[in-house]
Amino acid sequence: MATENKNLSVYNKESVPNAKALRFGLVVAEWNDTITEGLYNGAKEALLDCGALEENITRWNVPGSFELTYGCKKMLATQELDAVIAIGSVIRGETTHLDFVCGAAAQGIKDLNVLHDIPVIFCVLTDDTMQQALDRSGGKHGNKGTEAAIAAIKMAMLGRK
Ligand code: DLZ
Repeated sequence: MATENKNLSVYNKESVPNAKALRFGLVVAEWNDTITEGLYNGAKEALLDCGALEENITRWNVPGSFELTYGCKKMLATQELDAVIAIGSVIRGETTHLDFVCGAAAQGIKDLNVLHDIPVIFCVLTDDTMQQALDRSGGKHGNKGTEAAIAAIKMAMLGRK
């Protein structure tokens, strides 16, 4: 597997724009909250580390990853932001829910990026097991929340051009 034994979340701060003037929205799914809290913490830490101000980071919760699209849409409509990060974790069970929930979240967030001028970053883990999710939300493979934060900063700067 491509990510085996690799931490993909190490970033070079010098290559990331300063985020001091940027405003971020983080929409967090409560389903699999052990994982989504890890992703949220990773994202917030990276934003602060890159210069973002605590008061410029807004967090909203939604019940599950399926609701991320609506949460992000509402946030875009009501808040002054430069980027939004949609945070979720879908873990494969005995049914095909993973495909539907992931598909809806990915499609919905893609649609928001087409329809709105503010970038929405996809930070939804789609794993077969809880261990895989733990490994990618602050475990041995790093934290996808960190990667999402760096993407959000870069896309916010692009949006300001
Ligand atoms: C229903 C459901 C299931 C089975 N699994 C997950 C999951 O692994 N991750 C997740 O974020 N949400 C899950 N949900 C909840 C749906 O996202 C949604 O909240 C409900 O279907 C209500 O619309």
